[in-house]
Amino acid sequence: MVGSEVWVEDPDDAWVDGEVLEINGDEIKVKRTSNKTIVAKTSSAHPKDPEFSPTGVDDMTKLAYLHEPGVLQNLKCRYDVNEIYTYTGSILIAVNPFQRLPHLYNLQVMQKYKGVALGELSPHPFAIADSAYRQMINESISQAILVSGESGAGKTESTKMLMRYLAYMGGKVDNTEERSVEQKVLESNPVLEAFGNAKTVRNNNSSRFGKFVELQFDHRGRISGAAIRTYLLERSRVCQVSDPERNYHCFYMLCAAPKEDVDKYKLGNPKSFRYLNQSNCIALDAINDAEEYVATRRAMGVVGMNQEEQDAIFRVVAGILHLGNVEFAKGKEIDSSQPKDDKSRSHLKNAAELFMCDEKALEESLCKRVFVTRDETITKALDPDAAALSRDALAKIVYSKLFDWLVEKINVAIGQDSDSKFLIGVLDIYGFESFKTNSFEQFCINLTNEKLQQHFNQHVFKMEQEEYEREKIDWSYIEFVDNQDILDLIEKKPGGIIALLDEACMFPRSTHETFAQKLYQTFKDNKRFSKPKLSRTDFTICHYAGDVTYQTDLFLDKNKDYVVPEHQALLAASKCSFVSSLFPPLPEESSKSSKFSSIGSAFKQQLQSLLETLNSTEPHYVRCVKPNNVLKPAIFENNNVLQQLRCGGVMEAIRISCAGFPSRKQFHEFIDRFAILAPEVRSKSDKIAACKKILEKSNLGGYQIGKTKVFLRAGQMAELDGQRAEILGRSSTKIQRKCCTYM
Ligand code: AOV
Ligand code: MG
Repeated sequence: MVGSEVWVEDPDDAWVDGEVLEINGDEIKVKRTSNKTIVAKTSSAHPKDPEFSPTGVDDMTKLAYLHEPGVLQNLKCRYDVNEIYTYTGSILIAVNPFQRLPHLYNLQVMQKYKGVALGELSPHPFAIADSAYRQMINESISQAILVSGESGAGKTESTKMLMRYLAYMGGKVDNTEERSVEQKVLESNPVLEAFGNAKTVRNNNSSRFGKFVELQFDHRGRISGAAIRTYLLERSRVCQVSDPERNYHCFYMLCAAPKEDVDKYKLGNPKSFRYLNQSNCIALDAINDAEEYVATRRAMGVVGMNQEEQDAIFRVVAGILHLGNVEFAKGKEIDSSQPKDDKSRSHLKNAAELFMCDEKALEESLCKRVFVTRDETITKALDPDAAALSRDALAKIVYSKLFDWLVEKINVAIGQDSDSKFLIGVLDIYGFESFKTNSFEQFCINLTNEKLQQHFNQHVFKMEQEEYEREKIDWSYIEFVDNQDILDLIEKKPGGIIALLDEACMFPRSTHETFAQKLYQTFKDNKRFSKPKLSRTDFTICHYAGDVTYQTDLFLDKNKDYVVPEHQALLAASKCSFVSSLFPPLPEESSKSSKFSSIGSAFKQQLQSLLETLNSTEPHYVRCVKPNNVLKPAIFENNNVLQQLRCGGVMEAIRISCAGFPSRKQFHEFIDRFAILAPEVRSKSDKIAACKKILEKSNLGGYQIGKTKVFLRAGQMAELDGQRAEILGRSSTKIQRKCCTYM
């Protein structure tokens, strides 16, 4: 209507508002507040809420008009006043403030949220954690909190907040010397971050692994144990860092350690190590590596690592740095190699000393390969390039074993409670990734996101629909995208991409070219798969969150979880029991060099078991949003945020929760609570009639009565509660009337 306020689409800002000047068929002319007029498609225009409060609403389902621009405007104006949290029903949306807001997270705030129903106080991760904790106690069901969002969106920070709150609720009040389980759980964070986080272009403290922390509780609701599971640490970073990123934090911390430690490990300026100086970024703003070193060692102590173990761990870290500085030149024989010069020799010597292994054996394991055929053993020299690859492979395998050891050690120190009645799991895992070039890591990360998206879909959508069906209520189905077809494409056995990749890895003659050809042949008619026109070896998957093109070049290599037998033998013989324990003897058959174990398949299995755990819990969701790519406060980029809300399924969830019936109550519960609105129903034995009467008298419409429950539209519960409170003579709660326009 001419004169009304509307939102129209805009290429730069996603949505802009203004007053309608003219409507000409499918075109609409709109005057912006800046007096500029723009013309847009009528079909894309949405009404703007004339009574929208400048500070927004704390739950999207309370919006008068629930459409994309409304959702975006609400998040933005809340963000402008540092209200970074907003609900969508029971989902928490967290927009990264990129500034410390300590008043939001102190002890008083935790106390305030304790035992208070979700939605009564302002949206907060503590409220989500409290709701999970109370459901666990009251209903004896295990819970899970799934935190998702793209890199730098705030997953890890939110996860730490959730864990702190759960530790506060489930902590023991004893004053014994022994560190409590919850203290150890909390202190595991800085240890894992030191060894598993790094600065990337997207986040100065990016987690390069996924994490599921399972807190176990006893029958009194006290934390009695915990298990940390980690997923797919990025190994390539150990020897390959692109500017302006950094390697794992622990390397820089160690170089900044007190002098006696630096001397002990023969370290010095981080710029002198190739694994660090490939990037120009060495120091980080606002991070003091020397202080972090001290803090990390303290935390390692809390999680049960003694001085001797800590010393061995840092010796290995230093050994890796020295190893990285060993360069190779041509050796005396054809196609052989040897350390390039005295400098390389001295680093090799240092590495051998730090790993406590034989120097000569270390050199041989880098420069030679032993091949076992049926009748003889052949030693073959490696050329300088191959020796350098061998060196990097050694660095990567040692680091990844070290990381696994840390996780295992922490789990042992915290202790598992096998009698635990229920658990609360908190999942902090990489979000959907789509870069200019995408490799095997992105492939695995995006598989994770497809699985979690399906879980989310199933929970939010399927459960909802199934309940409506069970209750035989009139419900026009809302379509939602099921991504089972993408999961089949990737992980079906046999015939999925992972299965084909494993096959390729087992054939000695396969290359990424033959692998790509096989994919093109197999999936030529698959709607979710395509071959980019100008490429010979790339493939594109049409993911739920958009198309991603993967470069197959390193897929085969990266899928092989393979320890070079020479490296295995070398380190297994280390005089340092810590180092040798990282390389226990392999079972006979798997030590044969032809045998490979697949990282892709192992990861798929890990995900499967994670999903099984999640399926046995009541899930809660925190969706983190990164408001800008410059990592600065007070900048809110509409298009960027919108894309994330779409990828995370937030838009779909809002749509369903608004279109459906977010509040429901069993007949007897409903009558108990609201009979006061129609006292005559107390004498009625017909429950359905009683519920109908109450609803009639309350003047509501649009609700549904199922077989066992009353289903209310968004906002109606609040209205009924308000009427009840009025009659009870209490001050009436604020009633939020709402109407929904479907997106
Ligand atoms: P991520 O876990 O989602 O990224 P983080 O949790 O590491 O992201 O957050 C990135 C940075 O944003 C942090 O280092 C903080 O500086 C800032 N930040 C996030 N949340 C808050 C908050 N609630 N209050 C203050 N600052 C915050 V990655 O691990 O890269 O996917 O792999
Ligand atoms: Mg993180």
